[in-house]
Amino acid sequence: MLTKSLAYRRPCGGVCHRPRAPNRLAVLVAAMAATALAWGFPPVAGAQQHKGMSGHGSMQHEGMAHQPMSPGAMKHGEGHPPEMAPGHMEHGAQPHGEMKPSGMMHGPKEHAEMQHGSTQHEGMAMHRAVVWADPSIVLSPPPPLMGRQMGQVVAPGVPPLGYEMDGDVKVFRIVAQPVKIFLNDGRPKDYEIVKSINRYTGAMVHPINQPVRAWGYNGTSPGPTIEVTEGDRIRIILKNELPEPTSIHWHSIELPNEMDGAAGQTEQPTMPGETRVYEFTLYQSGTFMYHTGFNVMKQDSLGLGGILVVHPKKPKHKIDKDFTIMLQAWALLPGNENPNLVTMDFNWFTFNGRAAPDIPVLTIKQGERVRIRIANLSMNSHPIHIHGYAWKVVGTEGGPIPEGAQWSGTTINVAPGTTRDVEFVAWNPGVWRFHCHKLHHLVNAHADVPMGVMSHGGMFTLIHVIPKDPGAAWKHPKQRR
Ligand SMILES: [Cu+2]
Repeated sequence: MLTKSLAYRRPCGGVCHRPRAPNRLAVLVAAMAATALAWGFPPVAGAQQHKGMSGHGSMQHEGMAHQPMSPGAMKHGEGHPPEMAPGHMEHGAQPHGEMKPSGMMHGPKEHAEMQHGSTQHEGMAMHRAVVWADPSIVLSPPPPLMGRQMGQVVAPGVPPLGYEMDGDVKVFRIVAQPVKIFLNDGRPKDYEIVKSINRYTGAMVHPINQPVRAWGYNGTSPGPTIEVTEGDRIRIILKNELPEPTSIHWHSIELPNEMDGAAGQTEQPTMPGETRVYEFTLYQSGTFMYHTGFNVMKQDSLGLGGILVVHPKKPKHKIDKDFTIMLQAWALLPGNENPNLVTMDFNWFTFNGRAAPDIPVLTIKQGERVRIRIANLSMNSHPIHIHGYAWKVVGTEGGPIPEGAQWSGTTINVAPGTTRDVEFVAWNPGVWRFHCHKLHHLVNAHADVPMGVMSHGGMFTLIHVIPKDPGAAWKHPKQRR
């Protein structure tokens, strides 16, 4: 309680220490000492130095908050050189002086246009997200999403995150911001593929346009997909433009304790307007997540998470289509855009921030080897089911599963906080359902869709396997002739 309340009150609130023993008195004394330092004493060189960088963590941060800018500090308007060192950075010497004028010039609506107009960024997901916030907080346009990137995975509806190189380090920029997302756009979906292949030719209708006042990264929730290779050293520059402190936890990554993003235990929370730099080397491969590490129940539920894919240095085999799906759940009272954060009665269920019928179809060519990486940031498990195929479960959030231990299935239960990778060869052409098998999770707002073919909502989409020869007779791989 002590550390939490201090952390909220002031950016330098004395939670920088990591108590070694769970001794309350020691914690209190250390907290008081750190608080005293923060209020008047010069910063002490941090115990942790990172590869010759200018210092790290709370001590550096405390110094900046109350004293002239030190070399590692950065003003808001100075741009973001890739050489920024790990640790906290202050927004500017007088953040509010800087914010007020433009805050008065542009209301939230103008901000949205400014940031999401054609000149700023035409990123994949921008058309559906607008920024909302307290008008006193000026939000930056998200950093470029379409820069240098690997581009091997496909995250339907979610943009990839571009990076720059600083020597051997891949530098990513993440801005935590309030975002308005739309789970459905309220228009009927006339799936062309259904017309050409299936017997049913009607539109899939969901009459509700469901906006959500969420929190996201770089204008979207889930945040952009980060894609790197095993052995890479990465630097992530987090800027907090939320109205409360935050941090990023690197979910399932084996890294130094001070990079874990467990704000309150391993680092100071990053205050509104501040920047925090994470840097570590990836020794694993697989499907991981990044999500908030502060006030987690609220911030995760508001959407602060994304997928981190680490490709192996030497892949065992080529994957032709490599999809990522983030599972989230929202509790939205009728007519309400603000998620109810204190209930387990979720009624909207999304793949990559969208509910059916607005979840993009996964398109595959017959014969391609497919991997689907499913990550669960919600509070319930989701048994994700496929029609027409049995897949192999090839990976978890712990990394690849050895071949002899992989198991077959058509439904994979993805528990909260886990990821599951499934693989199959797309021998079976057609339009196949891909959905959560908890039936409540198939409908939006618990029922307001008519009965009938494909009249689903929630966690539901289609896998379209384009036939090599549309005239060919159906044949099972085991079939002799
Ligand atoms: Cu489910």
